[in-house]
Amino acid sequence: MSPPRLTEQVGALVGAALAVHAGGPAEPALRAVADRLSEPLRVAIAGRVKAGKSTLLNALVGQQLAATDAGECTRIVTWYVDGLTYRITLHPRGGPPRQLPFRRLHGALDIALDGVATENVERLVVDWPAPVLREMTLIDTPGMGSTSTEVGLRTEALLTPGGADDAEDGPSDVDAVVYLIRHVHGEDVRFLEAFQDGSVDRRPINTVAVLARADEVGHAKPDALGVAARVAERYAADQRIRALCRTVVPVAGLLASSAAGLRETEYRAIELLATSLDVDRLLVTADRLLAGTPELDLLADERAALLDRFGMFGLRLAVRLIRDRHVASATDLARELLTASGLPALRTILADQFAGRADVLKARSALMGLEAILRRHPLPAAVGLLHDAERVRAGAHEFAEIVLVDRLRSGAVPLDEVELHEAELLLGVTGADARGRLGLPADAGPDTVRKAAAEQHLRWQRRAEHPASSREVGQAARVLVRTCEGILGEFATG
Ligand SMILES: Nc1nc2c(ncn2[C@@H]2O[C@H](COP(=O)(O)OP(=O)(O)O)[C@@H](O)[C@H]2O)c(=O)[nH]1
Ligand SMILES: [Mg+2]
Repeated sequence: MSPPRLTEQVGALVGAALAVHAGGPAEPALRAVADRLSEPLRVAIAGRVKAGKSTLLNALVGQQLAATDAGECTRIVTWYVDGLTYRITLHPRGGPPRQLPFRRLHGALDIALDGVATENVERLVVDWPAPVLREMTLIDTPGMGSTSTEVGLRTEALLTPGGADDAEDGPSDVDAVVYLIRHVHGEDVRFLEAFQDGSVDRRPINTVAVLARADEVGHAKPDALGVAARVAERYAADQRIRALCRTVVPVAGLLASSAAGLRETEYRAIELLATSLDVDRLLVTADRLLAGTPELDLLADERAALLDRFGMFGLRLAVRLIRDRHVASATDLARELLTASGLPALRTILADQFAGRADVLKARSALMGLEAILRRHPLPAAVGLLHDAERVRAGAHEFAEIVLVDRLRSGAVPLDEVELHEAELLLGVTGADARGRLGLPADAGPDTVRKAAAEQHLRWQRRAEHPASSREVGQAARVLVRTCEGILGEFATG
């Protein structure tokens, strides 16, 4: 029989702690830890102000929900959670939560804060039925390096350990982070470093970086996203960045979010533009687009709206697609723009890196929360529980894998390039399922999986036992051997 899953082990520990602390001051915090284990993974979208965070959130949800640019709500941490109905709840600093009236203005939520000043709002929670939110709760943040330091500090408090009401050593309120970079500012690296707390519990595994507003990187030229992809690769190869996050993917969030909500009227307006003899001249600069060729049947505000929604890159691309007869309807165009935006690639990464390991990430957050609470509220009856929690933490192979990825990335384990690559694969860097770990195609049969796993098993076992292997290599190889054993067990016959 396979051992209980990590979330079940941690769930049982939290249950036992709840029994010991029933009616005591630690009960609410323990209950919150228990709830968190059964909720979707919490993923925060972070980065500097105007990095394109709210726009990317809208793209991921596939609806224009979050307000972008200015407005008081962009200064508040907002949680988007899967809900049965549409509902917005304001959690003030101190005092009970209350429901807020809202309406939608051009799709975006227009929320009346009901007289509460933004600095007195702890967070907004938006309940919204949407498929992506069933997989993960998305948290929009106001941004680091905010014009107002207060707002920046609030974001950091959310993401770094010892969030809202936990002790210093408690987990952060989120399980994983999508971090948006436009250029690598010193500040970005400093923040990413602060997010890792140097212990087993804050590792690159839970941060994915997005090279945001990717269409602007190559000056909105036709191959802008190709340029952005090369920049992203360079960032991803940078030792400092590698040590802090798993991958860097370029995404043109604005294009993705507008494509998701592409309207028939917009398609017709772009079609009109595409058939104009002046189109090439008009698309040279924003000024020309807004004021040139007045006889074209597009009002100034219609032109401004197009530019606002798709950006210069998006418009140029859309015009080209229509002119070359690649697309002939709003649906076609939406699909092509979405593909070009890079969002599908990010979705895959989120599914592999976050959703695919939600259990491990949540178990880790819960374990940290539990240990912090037990230390803060020591009871003789709970001493054994603290030891149990430590034992689960030390014994969980899933955590050992996470630590090893980090060590490999920091250069602490002297392996050659091929071994490093295969070790990272085996540890699930590009996907946590067995076939991904073995570098096999998704349709590889069980025999192929067994054979590949056996080869890797032998190879790392030899490495572990070889007298010339250093201590670091030996330790790493033993973790990899166990990973192979897990796969062999999973695919065992009879
Ligand atoms: N060209 C372009 N503009 C973008 C993109 N994403 C966001 N923007 C624009 O950048 C500005 C700031 O975006 P917003 O999402 O509010 O950034 P936030 O402060 O990080 O939430 C807005 O005017 C967006 O329209 C993008 O992918 N491409
Ligand atoms: Mg924002």
